[in-house]
Amino acid sequence: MLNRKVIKMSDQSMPTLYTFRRCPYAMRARMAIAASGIECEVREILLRDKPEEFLAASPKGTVPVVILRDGEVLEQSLDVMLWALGENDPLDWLPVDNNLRSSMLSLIDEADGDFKHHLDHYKYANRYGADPEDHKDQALVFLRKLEALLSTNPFLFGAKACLADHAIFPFVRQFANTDREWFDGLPLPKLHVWLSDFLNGDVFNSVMPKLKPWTNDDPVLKFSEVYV
Ligand SMILES: N[C@@H](CCC(=O)N[C@@H](CS)C(=O)NCC(=O)O)C(=O)O
Repeated sequence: MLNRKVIKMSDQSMPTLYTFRRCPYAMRARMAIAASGIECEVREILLRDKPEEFLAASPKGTVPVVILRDGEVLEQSLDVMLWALGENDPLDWLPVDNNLRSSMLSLIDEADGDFKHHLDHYKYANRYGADPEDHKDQALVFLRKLEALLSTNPFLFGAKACLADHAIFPFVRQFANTDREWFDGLPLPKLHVWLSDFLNGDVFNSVMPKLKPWTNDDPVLKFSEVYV
């Protein structure tokens, strides 16, 4: 059970989150919303059968998407994290120090850029006509960087898990799951502990229940009711 408060919004409506359980971008958004305690309506979707309401809000068609109460649409997972934690950050995931915040954002950028590129070309090598071994090796450069950070602190930027850990962890999980046995044999001891702590932790597990895909005659499903 996550230790958090649910914020009561001043009006009746609440933000709407479109999500897909297995998407790592959606996972990071759900973890930040869970940490913030913001209440919102949850709509689980299928990527192969996207509801028209979702596409009307965000024609680019990727999850996560959050529609705020004033109608603003957040279409990037990092924006969802920063919005949620900007509203309420009881677990102190966002650093107050600007330099630290920039370092975190730049590591997340590397994860979303180079690392994700090599992860996709390793995991879906056939789809890209790529050499999986080559991309696996290149992805390891980033993982070694994480290992070095984790050798000085238990988490990427200190003694506590923060924005960067939660933003990056779902992609390391995806990389690890591509060939778990090989991954488990890698000499990255700190990274193994870090990953396993997240996999077994409350924050991640609270946002992983299986939900039925949303249809527009469903009653409102509240975040705090499904992700506990
Ligand atoms: N840059 C976006 C990427 C989101 C993304 O690519 N999500 C994938 C699922 S993991 C998606 O929705 N793909 C659309 C599709 O497969 O149709 C973000 O950070 O939110």
